[in-house]
Amino acid sequence: MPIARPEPQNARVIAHVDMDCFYVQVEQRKNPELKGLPAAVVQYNSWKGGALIAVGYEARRFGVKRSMRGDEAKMVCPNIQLIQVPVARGKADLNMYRDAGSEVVSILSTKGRCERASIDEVYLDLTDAAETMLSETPPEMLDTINEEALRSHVLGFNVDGDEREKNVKEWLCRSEADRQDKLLACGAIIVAQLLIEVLNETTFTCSAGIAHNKMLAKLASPMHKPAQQTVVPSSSVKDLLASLPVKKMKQLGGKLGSSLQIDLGVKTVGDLLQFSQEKLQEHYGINTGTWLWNISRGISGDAVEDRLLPKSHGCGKTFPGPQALKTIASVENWVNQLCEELNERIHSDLDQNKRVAHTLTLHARAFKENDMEPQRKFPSKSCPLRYGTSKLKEDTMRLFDSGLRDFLGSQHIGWGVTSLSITASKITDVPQGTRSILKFLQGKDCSSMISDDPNGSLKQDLVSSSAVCTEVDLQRKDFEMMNHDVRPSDLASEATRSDINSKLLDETQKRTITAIRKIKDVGKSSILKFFQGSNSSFPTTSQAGETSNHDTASLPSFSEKGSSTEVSMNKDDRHSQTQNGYDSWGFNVEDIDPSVLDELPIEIQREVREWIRPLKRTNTSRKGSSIVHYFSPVKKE
Ligand code: TTP
Repeated sequence: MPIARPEPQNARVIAHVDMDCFYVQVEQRKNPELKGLPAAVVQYNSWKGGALIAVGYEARRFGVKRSMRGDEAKMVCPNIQLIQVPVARGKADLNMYRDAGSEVVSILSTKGRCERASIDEVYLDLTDAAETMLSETPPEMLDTINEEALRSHVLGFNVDGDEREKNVKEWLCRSEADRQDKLLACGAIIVAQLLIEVLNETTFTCSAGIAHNKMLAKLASPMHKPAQQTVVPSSSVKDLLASLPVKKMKQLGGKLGSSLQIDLGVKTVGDLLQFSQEKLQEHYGINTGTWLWNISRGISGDAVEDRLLPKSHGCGKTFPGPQALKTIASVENWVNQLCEELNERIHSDLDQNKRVAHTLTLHARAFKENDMEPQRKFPSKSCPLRYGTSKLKEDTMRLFDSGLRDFLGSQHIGWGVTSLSITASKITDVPQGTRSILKFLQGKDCSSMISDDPNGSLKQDLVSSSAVCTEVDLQRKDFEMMNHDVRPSDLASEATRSDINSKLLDETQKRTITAIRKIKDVGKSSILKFFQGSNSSFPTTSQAGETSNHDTASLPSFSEKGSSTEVSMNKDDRHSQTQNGYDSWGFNVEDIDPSVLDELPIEIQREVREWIRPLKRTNTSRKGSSIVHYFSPVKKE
């Protein structure tokens, strides 16, 4: 349900930038011969010429629409160039488009807070930039205003005809305008400049909406496509919303919009104005009622989030008609493909952006043969995300099994799956301590160790350390499978897993202290010497007082089995380690010689100190997870 957020007191300048016929532009840049020709990008499935997923503006002039298939498009536009979307693993590979979107985002984000809303959409908060411009070089003081800004459309300001640019210039430079409009004028000039930069650097054109909030900016950006921008002064908002069908408004496309139409007879957003706030609250609750009251007046306090990267990673595949998957083996086959892709993407996010995903969700659409209840949906299911293709596959299949059981209930009948998708969400930055270690290792020329490590075990370890946090977080919620009803039997293994994890944290903390104590025994200078001198290798303590260097492939602390997530599934392994003596272990924080910490690199010192401090108060596990992995497990020869 939408949440009502009041607008801040001071006027903001928000832009919504949407790239034009995006996939087509990316393909045209790749193959410049296609520039200026009617073109469309089609899905990999070639049935009836493939489904159109993006249509260039030249083709639109012939009446080609996204809802058409390639054959149909050829009928209305015989010269249309149909470009196959790249394919990998039997499905569309969108990486080229994602990367192209990132290029644009990196240019747009130079002027203000930037939120990447989708593969080709961005919100910008340009308030600061507009205020600076207004105080230092207001539009009326500019010698020239860029052409792009002069081509703006200003809602409520009729500027058609030959004098158009002259009139727009007048609007942008009005010295008698109120401060809000002046800020919008500055915003329009700034956005126009950004769009020119995007064009010059990427060859892509975009359209934009410039308003005082996200909602209005988003409504305005598609109004004058392609390659034009639309400004929404406050005085134009009432007219804009008066005729806007409710279903066109973000968050009113579904049930809420239908209820407004059916229950209140509301057709346009403007129709909502006739209802008092109390009346709307009576119908839809305090929050949604207030939100409806606000949006009908163009009020929306949603902030532009500081986010250049996607909120989640998803990949899916549809199986229409006869392609429906009807056996577990065929589902498993596609789950494998999807998991391979998802694994690649979350790893590249980790490598490039140091971000880790915490939740795995499976969505599916399915039908039952001879079903009496055709409306019944296949329930979506989520669980904590574990890195590695095989783990993703295992977990996704468990989610599928659980969903299928719920979907079928007690019926023993045939079924078919018409779409499958998996999403990695709840993405956060790798915890600071872990990042510092990663940075430290890279800085110490150990970076090759990360990429060369044949098992990716170091990376796995870094991920695992944050996965520990995830699992601890989840433990607080009794490790329920989020969103959805899961049978107790499904939860059993999860509960065991979290239980083991919490024990593991205690043990690994202990082992860290052991490691530090042993390092102390070895001699103070050894740590620094080791880090400075020995490239790509780590000491492991075979016996107290001795260290030995192991190459990365055999790093005990980063072995997959030693990682928390894996350990959680390998109770027996843990047990054998316990028998090797880790259990019979006690420590006293005061035993640690502080001078030993002084010998550690500064990043690690800070982390260990942070970790030890809370340890004295409470046995906090979160802080220690990363450093714990750095040292543990200490292997006995
Ligand atoms: P849109 O921004 O919806 O459309 P567009 O950029 O192609 O055209 P416009 O100028 O009207 O904004 O979608 C962005 C890209 O997302 C689009 O180029 C192709 C892809 N896409 C799909 O793959 N499937 C879909 O159903 C839609 C709507 C988009």
